[in-house]
Amino acid sequence: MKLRLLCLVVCLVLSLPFAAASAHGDGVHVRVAHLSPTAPAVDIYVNGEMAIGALSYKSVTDYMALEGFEFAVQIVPAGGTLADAVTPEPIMVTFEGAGYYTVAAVGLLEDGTFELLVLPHDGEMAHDMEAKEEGTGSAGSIMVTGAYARATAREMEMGAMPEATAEAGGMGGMEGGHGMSMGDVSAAYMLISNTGSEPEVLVGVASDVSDMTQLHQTTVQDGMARMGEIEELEIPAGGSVELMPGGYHVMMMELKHPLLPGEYVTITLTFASGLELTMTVPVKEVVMP
Ligand SMILES: [Cu+2]
Repeated sequence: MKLRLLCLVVCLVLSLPFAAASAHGDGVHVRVAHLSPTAPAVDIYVNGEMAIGALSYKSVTDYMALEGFEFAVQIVPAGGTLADAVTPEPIMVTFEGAGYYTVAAVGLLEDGTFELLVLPHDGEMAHDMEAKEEGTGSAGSIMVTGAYARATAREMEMGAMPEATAEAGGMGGMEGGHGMSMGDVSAAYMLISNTGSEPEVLVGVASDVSDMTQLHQTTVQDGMARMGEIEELEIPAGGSVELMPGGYHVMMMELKHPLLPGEYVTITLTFASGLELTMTVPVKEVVMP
């Protein structure tokens, strides 16, 4: 997954060394979004020079072309000097390759939830195939990146069994599972971000390959991984929630057929606000760390 997550005590982000921006050139294209409600307007310095002035909450810049892949970023309350930067050292931000990125500052400085998210391949700008490959999608203020579904156990035999997590079904010492064989269930994971100023509550999940689909949470108690259905999952305003192995996941049960690496499935998320997001998600073989 190309997603880079930098947990920082700061407020905003970057850009510059603009290559006199050819609109469709290669290289890194970045837009910056200030989504941290209590952070002040900020000036952003890149490689020691001011790149963006007075970016305020809820503001998003246009895409800017950058030269290079690694940048030293300093964030200064608007009108200040580098001596006022919110971190003593520049923040190094690295892009893994050419493409379109949205850099979003989310969370709050006060309670330590502030994070800097580098989200590759924004849905509206990315080439269709790239978006498909990345498992991205957006609707309203919801943006999903890095979505993928787990290939079913049948494709994971060959010594992969000890690596299976509870979501793979009946493995890893799980108690109280679904009572299904491993080929019947799979899980999907993704990062869900909310760029809006109101929370969004995920209340429904569905897929085109499973007759029963639920939102699940895996927890570990006394060394045993257990999972159960949860009714809803709040994506905070200006925040994000990651669905990942061992945590929240979209549980796909009663699979219509085994999921093979390289295939795609369609997953739909429904929010309490009425927002609905349908996206194409690649199937990947999941190797646990
Ligand atoms: Cu589950």
